[in-house]
Amino acid sequence: LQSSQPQTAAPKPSYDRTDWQRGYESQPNESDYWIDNIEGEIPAGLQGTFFRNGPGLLDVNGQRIHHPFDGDGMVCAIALSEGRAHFRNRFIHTEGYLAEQKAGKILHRGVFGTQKPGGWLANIFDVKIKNIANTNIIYWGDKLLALWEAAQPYRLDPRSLETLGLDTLDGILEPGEAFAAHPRIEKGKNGKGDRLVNFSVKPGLSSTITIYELDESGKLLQRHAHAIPGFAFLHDMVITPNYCIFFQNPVTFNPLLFLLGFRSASQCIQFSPNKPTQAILIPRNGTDEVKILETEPCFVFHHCNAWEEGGEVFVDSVCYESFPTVEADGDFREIDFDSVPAGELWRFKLNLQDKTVQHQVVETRCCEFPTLHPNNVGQPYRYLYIGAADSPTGNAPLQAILKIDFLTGERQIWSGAPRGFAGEPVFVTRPGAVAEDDGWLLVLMYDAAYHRSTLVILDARDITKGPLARLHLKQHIPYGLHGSFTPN
Ligand code: 3ON
Ligand code: FE
Repeated sequence: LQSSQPQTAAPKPSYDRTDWQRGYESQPNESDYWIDNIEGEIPAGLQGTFFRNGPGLLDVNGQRIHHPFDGDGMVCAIALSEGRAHFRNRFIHTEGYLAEQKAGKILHRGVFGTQKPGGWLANIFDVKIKNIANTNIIYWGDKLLALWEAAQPYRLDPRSLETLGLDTLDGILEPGEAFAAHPRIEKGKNGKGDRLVNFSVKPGLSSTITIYELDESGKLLQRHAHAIPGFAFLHDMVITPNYCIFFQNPVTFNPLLFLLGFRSASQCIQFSPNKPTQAILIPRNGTDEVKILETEPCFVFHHCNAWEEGGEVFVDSVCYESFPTVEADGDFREIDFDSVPAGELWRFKLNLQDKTVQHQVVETRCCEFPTLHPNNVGQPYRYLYIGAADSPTGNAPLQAILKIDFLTGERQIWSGAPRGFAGEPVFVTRPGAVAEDDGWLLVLMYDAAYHRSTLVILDARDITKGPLARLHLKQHIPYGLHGSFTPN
């Protein structure tokens, strides 16, 4: 592997570790208020609700959750209307959350290392999966859905965020059938409506990927399942007009220590640096043959976008040199950033005729959580927005937003360093916009200076000029995962 991952850390960190760590304190309180601490002005055309999901609890009654990906889902909703902003956050009342809050202790093992107290004997042969609904939140087909990739979605009331229960999408999902946390929305053209494309994975010695395509009302348009060789750990997917594309990371899964109660499922995943990464292309018509192409070993959680051009398929992804083993001991807050690989942006060119893949490293600055204009999903695109480290080299927490112009190669950066920490940017189109970057980026940031979170609104055309508005919350929201914006 020709390593392009810089091994040298920045000479002087752009942040203080204690600051960063405090963004991982639990937020057990649910609130509901008008945001009155606003710097700048909320743009007049920005009307709708920003929803964001993520772990709200990093402990259960003082018992530590081993990894943030194991934390119970808590949804934030910031409603923007006529220059005013209303904040609300609520926990998703999953079965596991309710039971653990009632018991005052951890009752379930987590996929990312959380164990029931009492050592391996307390955990042996417990393979139950706790649906924590913590990864994404989307409004589709008149339903607000909290997603977690290994289980069914939870439906919430979009106004009160009250949990309405597990949802089968009106019978599309069998009870217990998963619905991944990374749907892609294809914008309808020529009078056609938008489509939501999502998947589920049943991992095993051979894994099954099921594809779902839903129309705007939530009705099922397509559903097809495909067996692919080997254990699959697939967090994300990208689409083009003809394909759903997955990157099968080169990993092996040996669940013995999981079954015996010593390790969680993710701790039994081993990165195999000598195996290729496989690009799996599933034709969206559900009938043509699945194509599998091989490329460099790397680990991908998130893809940015994919498109077809001149008979080739392009995929932009955030790549890691390997899958960092989730340690069994210790505290994730004590992570040595220099010893784990940073995400970089890679562009893959897939030639379906010769079955070859070429790639190019597009950006080496540590980055994660990519997004783009919704109209360009599955299409060629010019602008990418992504969370990034403040420093151009080394692995570090996300503190900045990076905008990349693929046409000119120009980069723009806006950083919240030293005391601000960034989450995923969400792009919102300005009503009446023509240019691809004519819109806003909404980013929920953690501000260590006040131990609170702030919704930052950037003008996507020029992020370097700094936020148009900063909406300061009264409390902090732990670092989260994904979100979306629903216009009024
Ligand atoms: O046993 C199998 C293995 C496995 C890992 C099967 C399985 C389906 C149960 C499974 C489960 C996977 C799950 C539930 C994955 C969930 C992932 C998740 C909640 C989040 C992933 C986040 C990824 C990234 C890159 C986050 C980055 C965060 C930051 C930069 C910090 O702000
Ligand atoms: Fe994700």
